[in-house]
Amino acid sequence: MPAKALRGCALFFAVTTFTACRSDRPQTDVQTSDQSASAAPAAGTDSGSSPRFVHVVATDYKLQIPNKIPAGAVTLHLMNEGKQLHQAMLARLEDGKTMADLGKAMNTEGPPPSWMKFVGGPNAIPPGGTATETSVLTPGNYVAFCVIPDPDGKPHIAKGMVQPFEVTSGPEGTAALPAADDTVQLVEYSFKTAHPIPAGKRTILVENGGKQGHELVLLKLAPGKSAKDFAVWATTGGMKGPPPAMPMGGVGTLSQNGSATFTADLSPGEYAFVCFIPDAKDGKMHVEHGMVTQFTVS
Ligand SMILES: [Cu+2]
Repeated sequence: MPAKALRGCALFFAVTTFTACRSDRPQTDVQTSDQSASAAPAAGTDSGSSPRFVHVVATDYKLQIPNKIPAGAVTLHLMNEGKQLHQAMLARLEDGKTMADLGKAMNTEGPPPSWMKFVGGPNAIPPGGTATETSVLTPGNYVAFCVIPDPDGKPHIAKGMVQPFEVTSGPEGTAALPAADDTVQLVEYSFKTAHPIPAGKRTILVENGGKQGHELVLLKLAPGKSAKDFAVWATTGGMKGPPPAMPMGGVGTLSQNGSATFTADLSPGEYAFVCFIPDAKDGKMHVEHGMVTQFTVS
């Protein structure tokens, strides 16, 4: 497969029209009467010791997320009610930056701005799918967004799939990620695991020990297919025919030293971890730099 075949999908910050993200765009179409996350800890656990639970709904092409979430560990449960693959990546806009600044930044090619700190979020799931991910959020301005390309090649963020929200200080919740069964380290350009991941419901800690931002997409591979087959299908292949793999969530882009957990219910089979983030130096997706690991769950 020629390397350039995948380059066209490195659209993360190469989007030339990003009007959907202007701050004057009305946001009311996705608001409901209760848009604040519950301050109560998740039911059935010690008060204050478990992450807050927040529902996020993806449709074609909107993300619904509460517009205020109290700081601390937050478990995001993403439900895909659309007809396309979706994710809900999270980024903190630092230095007082807003959606308007993000819109301007998106009109320029190149790596994401330094004031954009990527803190994970539930990664790609198919229509009807769900994904669960936990990040620790500090107070500030955030966006949730989806950069998965549509069959027409445009990333969903360019179709309006970006939603601002605020992380507020207090009431105090836990600031600890859930205990994990396994740990995966992200580096340039690989996924490092200490031991094989067994079947069952697993909570996996993902840590970015690299210098660049990285994501973890969990794929369950169809028989005889590879993660690269999926990459081609999702990009230059225009998503035609049966997908060579089923995305099962994971963790959206983490900036350097970032960490988050996700849960996955793994039945025996062939899986892959893969990172599709464009490289800071050459713009090629990290999968093209070898950032893909295939493994067997038994
Ligand atoms: Cu990467």
